[in-house]
Amino acid sequence: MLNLVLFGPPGAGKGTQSQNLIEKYGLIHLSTGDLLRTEIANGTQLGIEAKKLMDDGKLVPDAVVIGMISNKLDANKDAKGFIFDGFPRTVAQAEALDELLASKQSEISGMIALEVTDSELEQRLLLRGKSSGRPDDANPEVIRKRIKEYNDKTAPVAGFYQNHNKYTSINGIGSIDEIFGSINSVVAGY
Ligand code: B4P
Repeated sequence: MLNLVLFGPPGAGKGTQSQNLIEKYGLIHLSTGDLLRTEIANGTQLGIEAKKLMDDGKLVPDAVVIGMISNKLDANKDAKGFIFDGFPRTVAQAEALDELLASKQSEISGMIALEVTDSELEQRLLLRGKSSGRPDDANPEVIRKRIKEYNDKTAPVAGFYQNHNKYTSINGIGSIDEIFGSINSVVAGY
């Protein structure tokens, strides 16, 4: 099974590159951001609570996202593998993911981290905010909060995978095709 974690700060291109990976490798895409936005669109209690946090650039509680991922793994028992996009975002989520996969006799193949400067992230998200309708993309203050939340809570997840010799970082600035080429070179080594 090929199980990839795509990692990087908000706007690094995780969602964009996931689309390329789905086509090439036939993996199931699990984006916690997309799953949360679906809950919001459906007006569920989970969505109402998540929206307040997301609109303020904060992370949603670990138990909520771990539960969503667990359900999706159970619902896709015959998958060739998964792309985890935007998950895990805390060390507690990384530990929970290892346990969930181990209970299915599986494991993470590797984490690929997209390196992008803060100024580029801000530009990309503001540009997307003009058309996406995402409240968390429209406001420079919220974008800076998301980047701070990433540095405080999510960046340590890289160390978790480094300790397990499952971490590779690549340059996330360049054309989408160039970056996809770098990702493919890493995946070829798994
Ligand atoms: P996410 O939905 O995961 O979104 P993201 O980090 O903003 O974006 P991503 O890196 O996927 O960027 P994309 O490819 O779209 O998270 C949103 C919120 O949900 C979080 O803030 C949090 O509140 C909550 N959440 C999600 N998961 C959670 C978890 N596990 N735990 C707790 N809370 C969670 O690219 C961005 C833009 O850049 C696009 O417009 C794209 O076209 C452009 N772009 C991409 N590649 C480019 C390139 N090479 N050059 C130029 N532009 C590029």
